[in-house]
Amino acid sequence: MPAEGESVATIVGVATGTPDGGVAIVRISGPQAFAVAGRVGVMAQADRAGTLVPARLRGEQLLVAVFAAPHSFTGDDVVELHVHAGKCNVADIVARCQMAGARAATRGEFTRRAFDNGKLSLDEAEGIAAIIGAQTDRALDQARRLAAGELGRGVDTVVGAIADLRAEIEANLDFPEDVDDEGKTAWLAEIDRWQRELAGWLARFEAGRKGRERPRVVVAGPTNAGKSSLFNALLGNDRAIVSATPGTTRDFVEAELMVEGWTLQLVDTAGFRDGVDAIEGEGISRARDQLAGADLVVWLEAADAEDAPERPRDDARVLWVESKRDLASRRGSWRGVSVIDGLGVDALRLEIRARISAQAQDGWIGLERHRDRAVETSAELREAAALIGTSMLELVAFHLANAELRLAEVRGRSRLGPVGEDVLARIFARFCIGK
Ligand SMILES: Nc1nc2c(ncn2[C@@H]2O[C@H](COP(=O)(O)OP(=O)(O)OP(=O)(O)O)[C@@H](O)[C@H]2O)c(=O)[nH]1
Ligand SMILES: [Mg+2]
Repeated sequence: MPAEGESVATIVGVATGTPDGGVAIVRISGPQAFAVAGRVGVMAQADRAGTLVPARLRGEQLLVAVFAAPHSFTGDDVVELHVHAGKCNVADIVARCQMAGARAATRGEFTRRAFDNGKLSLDEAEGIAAIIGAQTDRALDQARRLAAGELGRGVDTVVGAIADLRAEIEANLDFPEDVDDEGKTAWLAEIDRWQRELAGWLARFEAGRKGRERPRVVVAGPTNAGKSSLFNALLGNDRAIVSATPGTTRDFVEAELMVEGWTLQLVDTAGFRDGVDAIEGEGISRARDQLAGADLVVWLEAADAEDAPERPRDDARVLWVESKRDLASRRGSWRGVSVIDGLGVDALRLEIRARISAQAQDGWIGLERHRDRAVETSAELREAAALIGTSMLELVAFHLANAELRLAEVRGRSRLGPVGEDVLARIFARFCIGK
């Protein structure tokens, strides 16, 4: 934020994300926003905050939205020009705004203003970036929760509790010998409580990270089990080659599978068997890699075949399925399917979705940066706890203060002020221009 007296630039940028829409929004933000709009010929009335008013700009009809500071996204005076989309038209209007005194906004600069003006915390800004970048429904859900401050509220609670504890300990600094064992035990219990809270977040980080990616569901099993047939049946089209010759699938085949609003990546792999040539061997090795990276494995064996010599470890990631149930039934406890009469295919699709969504619910919405701060906070708390038994209460308070500062960085601001410019610059540079 510029120092007092220093002038804040008025910036202009295209706020709409898709170039193929019918309307584009040119956003002007800063102390001169109304003046700039006036100079390009659009009357912006400060008393019409938040309302859309019809206007004209060199004959073109447009709508103008006016937000007077601090009641705008950025916290500055903001004028939004809703104009006909079209590269040349939009570029021309932006250029006019620049000639009228606005400067072109840099990446994420509008959101950065919002942060500087205290309209948003850093984690909420990261949530907005994540909403824009979300490629799956689950990623979008997490991003929305982040942008709405869910993580931030949890962080505030812990930061506040650590601050209170530190204040209490600092009040005893002059007379450490007055602190009895009972008092120390209570302090330890308090630290332990927040340690466990942080540990809970961290334990669910990986599930959250995976949840933001498109889940990979890998169909695997011995050759000729009917994997490619099942893959096609789940998709509803003949994407993969099916044949009675064992070893048909070599390269793995991927396709998008939509189930009830969820998009999954379905993968068909080469069947496992011994004594194969180099090419099939390579296919099998790739199938193993796919198994290792799977969020869910559909392990398939045919009802008319012996048990596979090698199977994945039985855990929550594996769904055991027997194919060719129209011919026989050998493994009664497994889910059965047949692609000949379609038996069990719809139910399997729903089961896949249920398993994947159950995994996703365990996820923590925190991003890598938030995880790192939580890890550092936890380390500081550990130091503080280890020192409570000693008479060095200053050191305990010191580590608690560090813990507080580390965790507050998630929000982008601690009691000492905003986090470092390098951190802020890195985060806002990830936004697109106009955001
Ligand atoms: N009766 C019956 N035959 C099936 C069924 N599913 C697959 N098959 C047949 O089993 C043979 C092998 O099917 P694929 O889908 O190619 O088997 P795969 O597991 O992909 O085989 P590889 O790619 O060689 O490992 C084909 O002749 C299919 O028609 C089923 O549900 N019932
Ligand atoms: Mg196959």
